[in-house]
Amino acid sequence: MTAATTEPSTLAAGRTTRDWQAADAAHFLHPFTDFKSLARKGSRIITRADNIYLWDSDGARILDAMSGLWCVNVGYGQQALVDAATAQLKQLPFYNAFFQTATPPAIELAELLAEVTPPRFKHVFFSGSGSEGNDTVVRMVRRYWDVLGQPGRQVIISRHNAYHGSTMAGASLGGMSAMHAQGGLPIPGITHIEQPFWYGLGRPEGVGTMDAAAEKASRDAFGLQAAGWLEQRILEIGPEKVAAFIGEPIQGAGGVIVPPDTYWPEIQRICNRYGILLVSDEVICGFGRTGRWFGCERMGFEPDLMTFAKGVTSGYIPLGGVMVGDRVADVLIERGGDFNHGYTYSGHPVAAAVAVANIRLIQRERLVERVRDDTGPYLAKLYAELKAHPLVGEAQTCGLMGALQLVKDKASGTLFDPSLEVGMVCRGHCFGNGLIMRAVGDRMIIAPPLVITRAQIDELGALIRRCLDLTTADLASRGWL
Ligand code: PXG
Repeated sequence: MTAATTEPSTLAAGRTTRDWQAADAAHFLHPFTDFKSLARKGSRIITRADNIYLWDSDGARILDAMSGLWCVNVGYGQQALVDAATAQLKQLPFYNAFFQTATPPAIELAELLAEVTPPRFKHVFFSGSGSEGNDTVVRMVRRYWDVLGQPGRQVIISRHNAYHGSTMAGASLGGMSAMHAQGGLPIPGITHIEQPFWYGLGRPEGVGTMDAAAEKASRDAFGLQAAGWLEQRILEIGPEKVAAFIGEPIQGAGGVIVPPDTYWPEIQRICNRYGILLVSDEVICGFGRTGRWFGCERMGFEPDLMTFAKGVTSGYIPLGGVMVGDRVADVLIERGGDFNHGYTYSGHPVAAAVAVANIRLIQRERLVERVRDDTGPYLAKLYAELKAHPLVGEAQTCGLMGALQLVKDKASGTLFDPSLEVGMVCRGHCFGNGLIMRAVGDRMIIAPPLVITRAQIDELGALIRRCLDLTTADLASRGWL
């Protein structure tokens, strides 16, 4: 069968929304989903996209403020990426990088990644996804200490409410308790400290709003305290047993938690003090999301390794990997011998060709600079206004990521009973009004494509306001306010 038409409201192969939902329910087990309840409800079928908009199988247009799943940085419908994939599929759809071979696109991408990352990153190890990239991180940091004759350094410290993927190692590094509760995780040698979440953990009790200077002082003090938890844990374990610390510059799936300015520089100081490797998980923050090429550059720290995925190809095709800084690369290359690790699709030529086209497009369109100087500050201004909404306790942005913390009482900062799932109520109104904004608990989060314009940010702002108002009315009618 061939695709019948490109009309948004008509489906390929002539199937109706109901047909797709029935087949989906019968055969497709979706990630992170209650299979039975989705089968009853029916999936929303997305059939087409362009720029920052999606269309569903009923022809409804949706503003995709999540860039797919934090990945479509250059927006949908970029012909340069399509052309790169098509040409490479014709030229050489696959060859591996295992047996002393390489393909031109993978080499070109490695070279280009060395150009756009900070200068100490000259080498890359490719994977197929962010989760696999973090599996590579675990193997690599432990191997590094083995080669240096310190095999006792095995422990990797991460954080509660971190997300590092869904493989055994990725989910173990992550700090999601619901994930650890299934399948005997975390694997040995991984431990978690508390997250740098000021509104939830650092704010003075019962105080919902503070003047700007007092809030800044409180945040900065909390940032040092939260980083201090790393030092405490290192000393509890014994520095000679600790291999690495891993963190997302800004926690994404955890709810766009922008740490205080003091946090990362202090984390860096502590890692340096004990000689511990510092790993930045850039799967969400990388490739322009924060208004710098990488989130660590925005947050002011210098990691030894960086995991990436998502934005490297703008999600047009799967690809991930680990940027390996000189400190680790020198040891593994000069003294390491065989590194017994890799994936069939490490350096996949089609994925690499798309990544090269994607990075060249980001450079050509100056998207990182646009986020830093124009759309990022413009979104920050919108969020400063949204903070005045009665339902919003905290409004944070960094580059083109944003979070709104919904609260029951703004003055005291009282949160809703989590069992009410107020975030899901708000998400329902967003869906119903043509906006994809995600709920993480009662934090409403966005990460729109980096091509979004000021006019489109105005459109986004109007949609968010409407959905917050609808949510407020809905909650009031349920007696929850
Ligand atoms: N690290 C980070 C920081 C991520 O955000 C991964 C690793 C794993 O990447 P892969 O490609 O293996 O999925 C991610 C992925 C959500 C959500 O609900 C976030 C991700 C994936 C799925 C859902 O926000 N991030």
